[in-house]
Amino acid sequence: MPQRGMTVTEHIILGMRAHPEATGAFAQLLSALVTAAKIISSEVNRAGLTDILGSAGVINVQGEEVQKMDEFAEKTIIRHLVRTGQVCAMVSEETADIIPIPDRYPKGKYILVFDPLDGSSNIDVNVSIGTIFSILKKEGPGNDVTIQDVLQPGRKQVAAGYFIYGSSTMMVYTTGEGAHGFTYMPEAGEFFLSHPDIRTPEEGKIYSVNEGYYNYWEDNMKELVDYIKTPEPGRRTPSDRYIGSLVADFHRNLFKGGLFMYPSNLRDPKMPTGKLRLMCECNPLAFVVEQAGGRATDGKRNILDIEPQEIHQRVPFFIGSPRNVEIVEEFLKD
Ligand code: AHM
Ligand code: MG
Repeated sequence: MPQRGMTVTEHIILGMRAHPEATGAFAQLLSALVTAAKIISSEVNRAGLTDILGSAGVINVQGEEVQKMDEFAEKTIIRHLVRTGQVCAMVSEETADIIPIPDRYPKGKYILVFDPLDGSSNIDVNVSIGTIFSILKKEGPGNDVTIQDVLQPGRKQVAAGYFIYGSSTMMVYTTGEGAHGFTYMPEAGEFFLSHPDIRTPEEGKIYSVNEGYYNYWEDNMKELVDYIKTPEPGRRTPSDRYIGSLVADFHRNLFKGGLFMYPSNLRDPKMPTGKLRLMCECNPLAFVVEQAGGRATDGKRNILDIEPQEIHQRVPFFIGSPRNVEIVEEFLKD
């Protein structure tokens, strides 16, 4: 039984014991990810003190400015993961193509898909940011990876989660046996189980959306948000909470209950299908929320059932408490 206060390493080992066929490969991969996150966390906490702040002056594959901390986080994760010999490829939000494993390292059966530093445009203003990860298993024989090996629906993730660098650093992850939260104690250099078996509320009063785009939305999206905001007898007055950092908005709503939305912005040519990326951002959070009793949809399909067409595909994203997501589906079904 997982016990509050146990370290994340103990938790991973406990999970392994429940699966006698486990070789330890997955545990090794996850530990490397935890190590990378500790380094990123310490760097994020010192960001204001070093000249690492600010833009690296490069535009990434999505046409956005890459921050220096994004690069640092990406490199740190790649460096620690390739060494394990347990991954056969990686996909990062900041890199256009599949990241191959250099020949000098052995290759394993896992594929790591990640957003190194989500919400990074908020670094300069001390807002919580995070690292999002999704772990897939290569299905075909051999260790050479093609794009088809990577384009798996979220339902096939073997694990997923995120690290949030906030007032404390936390890790929330799932392997399909509940969602569990760990809080980092820098003095001990360890994550301790603080939130075992997270359950998201059935319904919440928080809604999180960038309403600045209201005039770009489809009519049914406008009607949905108007409905959420309209006071009705018997319904709780809603609270609008939007940080603009997905991990932070998601994390708050996971515990307090509610709904996060990033819809398609039909009239904005830059993001007609929304901004968030299916594989790096939406799938991992959808897996976590489902394990916590919540749901995620693009308005018509369960996020976890979408067959990705490209690694950086963007989708409309609605995620949160099950009752709140049902309302989204009622409005957006046509
Ligand atoms: P990023 O991964 O480049 O940081 O972009 C994703 C971020 C999310 O964290 C957040 O939900 C969203 O962008 C905010 O976008 P907007 O400013 O359009 O509301
Ligand atoms: Mg992101």
